[in-house]
Amino acid sequence: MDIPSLVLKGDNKAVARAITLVENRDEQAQQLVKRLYPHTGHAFVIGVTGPTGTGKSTLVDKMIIEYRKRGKKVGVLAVDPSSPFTGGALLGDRIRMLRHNLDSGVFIRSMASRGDVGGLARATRDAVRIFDASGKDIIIIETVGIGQTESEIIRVADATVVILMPQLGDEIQAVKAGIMEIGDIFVVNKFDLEGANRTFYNTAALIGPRNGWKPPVIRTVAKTGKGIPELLDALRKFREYQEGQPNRQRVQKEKIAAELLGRVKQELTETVLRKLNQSPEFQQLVDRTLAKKTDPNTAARTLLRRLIRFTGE
Ligand SMILES: Nc1nc2c(ncn2[C@@H]2O[C@H](COP(=O)(O)OP(=O)(O)OP(=O)(O)O)[C@@H](O)[C@H]2O)c(=O)[nH]1
Ligand SMILES: [Mg+2]
Repeated sequence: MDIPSLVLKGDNKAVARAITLVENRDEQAQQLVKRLYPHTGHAFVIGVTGPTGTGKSTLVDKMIIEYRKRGKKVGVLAVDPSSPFTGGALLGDRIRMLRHNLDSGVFIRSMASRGDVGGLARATRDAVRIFDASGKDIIIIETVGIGQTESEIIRVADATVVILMPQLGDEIQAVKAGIMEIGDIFVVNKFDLEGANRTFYNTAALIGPRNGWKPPVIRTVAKTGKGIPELLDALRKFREYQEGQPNRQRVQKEKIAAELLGRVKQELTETVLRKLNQSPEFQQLVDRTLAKKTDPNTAARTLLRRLIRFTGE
């Protein structure tokens, strides 16, 4: 049986191979996603993000256990834009995976950047679709941090959970970094630590309703699993809210439109820059700029003019 057929049967080994293909941008990957795409749309995709060390991995682990109790199949993608490509699971994830080793209803996989962050967001989308087609009910995307790339990756999710903790220093930092805008649900984890109540009230005070949804703040102790059922309940409520929105169709259309434009932009930039980089004209302009016969700005504009002519404008 070929990889797509095995993925559709829920074979985790095939899922792993399929994700490697999209990660490597293998020729087969495009055909694979094409085959699987009609079988997607069933899963609920949850993004989990937040500053380093707030307990995301611990929490996701407990979420898996709770979802399994509720009879859901779970796929986890641990995406780390800052770490180099490893060609498979990171050590930590291998250890985590061992805990769920005998359970075919769980699959954990890490993805790392090869210095190509736009590509990482795209690979994340494809990996989500592979999980979805393989019959996972819940897909969790776990990312570190709150930068530009992370928010691009988190946009793939249907719901975003932001994990904070007491003693983070200054919650205002989180506000500045734009983290408060992306959360549909907030978690103050490590509620066993001192200052937890303060963080809870400060966080709640910063969140306002958006389109009739007031993001809740859930208190958890990921180490013990306290608060995890409440988190899953909040996620279910959010899903129901989202599915009941009258503009749902339009939102989904906008998401697809953004994805298509993003993909075209990426391909276009890559193709054009690669060709440009190989062209003698480009090398000449580099030399001329180096020799101060022209300046970088003029040189860039010269190239751009040629490109526009090249694409027929
Ligand atoms: N006291 C306390 N410690 C916790 C809790 N949850 C997690 N931790 C600890 O916090 C540390 C960081 O936990 P991780 O789950 O690795 O945090 P993370 O957010 O995934 O970290 P990065 O992936 O590095 O950003 C570990 O030592 C955990 O054992 C909690 O509820 N209470
Ligand atoms: Mg982690």
